[in-house]
Amino acid sequence: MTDRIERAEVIVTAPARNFVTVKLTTSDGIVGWGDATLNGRELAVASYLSDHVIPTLIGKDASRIGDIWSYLYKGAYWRRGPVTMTAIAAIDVALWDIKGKRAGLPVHELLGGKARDGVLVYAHASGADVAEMLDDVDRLLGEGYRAVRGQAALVGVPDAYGVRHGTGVYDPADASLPSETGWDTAAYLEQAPGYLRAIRERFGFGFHLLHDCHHRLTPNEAGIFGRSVEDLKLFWMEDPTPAENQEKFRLIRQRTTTPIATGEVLNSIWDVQTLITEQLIDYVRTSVSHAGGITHLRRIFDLADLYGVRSGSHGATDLSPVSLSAALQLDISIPNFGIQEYMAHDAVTHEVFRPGYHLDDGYLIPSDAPGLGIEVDEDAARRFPYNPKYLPVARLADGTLHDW
Ligand code: EZ4
Ligand code: CO
Repeated sequence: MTDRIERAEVIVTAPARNFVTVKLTTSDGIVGWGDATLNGRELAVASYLSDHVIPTLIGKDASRIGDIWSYLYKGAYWRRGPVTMTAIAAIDVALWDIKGKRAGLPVHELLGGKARDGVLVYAHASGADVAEMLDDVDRLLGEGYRAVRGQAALVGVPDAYGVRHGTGVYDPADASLPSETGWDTAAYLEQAPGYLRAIRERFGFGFHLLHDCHHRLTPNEAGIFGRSVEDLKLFWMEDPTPAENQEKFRLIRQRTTTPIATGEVLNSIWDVQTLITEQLIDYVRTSVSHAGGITHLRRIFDLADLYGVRSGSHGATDLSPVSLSAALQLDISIPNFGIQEYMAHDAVTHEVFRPGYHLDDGYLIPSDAPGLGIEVDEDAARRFPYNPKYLPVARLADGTLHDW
């Protein structure tokens, strides 16, 4: 008998931070979960799902994942974009969860099985000054991480990207209206290579060192930055320049051999087509929850594999444990896996989301339970009402709004 989508619900909850979660229930009573969180724009996706997607899904055959994907993508007429692709992703991931539970297999078995034993992850080190950042690197290496991202505050630049406030989990979406932060590219180019160098000088080269430029540079500035850190052998420099115009990366490639990663704000294969086919990047960082789910991200990674580009999925705390569970299923099974970003979620987040993955010696090990291997406590979710939070903006000293 065909298993049909009988119920579809959107759960908005804020255990430590906001998350939008999709719950699909089939006529056989199988439940599938998907992450629909779009940081700072949560309710747009919740409405897209509740008002425009869910009414069209009820009664559809839950096993036909590819057909439902096409129905939601082609059938909307309006294509791509973060809201649409996050909504489609949540449905797609929930359907994979259902397919796995029906088969009694973890999703990675449906994707061809494990291509590796564990998923290499990188953690975030940051500091209000260089000494504090070095202590953070020390702590993470002590916890067994094999790859660490280094970001430190910039002297003279208020609240530059990437630095944790206090001791909690880093979360840039920190205010009920966007906070105003500063930016100064000259100060960055002066100071950032120096603090990354301090990491290598103290801890050596026995681990991977990453850095996020967070869209702040022009292509030429990115070339200057990349060249100035070549001897530090970064695993990658992330988002050196905004990527709406993919051709901008050609200049960076000509200027430096420092590997390049980009894609966390991109959401379709078309957004990374030139970057991949012209080999302008080394790692594609689109995520399972912002780029159309397992079905679409797998196509992106397959295209990337043809051109020697590896995966490096976004995994900040705004990607929920549902999203991370799905990412790990893909990471463990693809041939061209690179690395997975991992910022451990707040303990409060785990009161609602109970994932089956665990960290072992710098690797995340996905759950072997059927489906994605995640449980969601809906009673707990109700205890944490939505709490509007925005990402900051960045301005130059003269007030010009800069890329954040
Ligand atoms: O700014 O996830 O690599 N990670 C990042 C994150 C992003 C946030 C945006 O929602 O760049 O800190
Ligand atoms: Co980033």
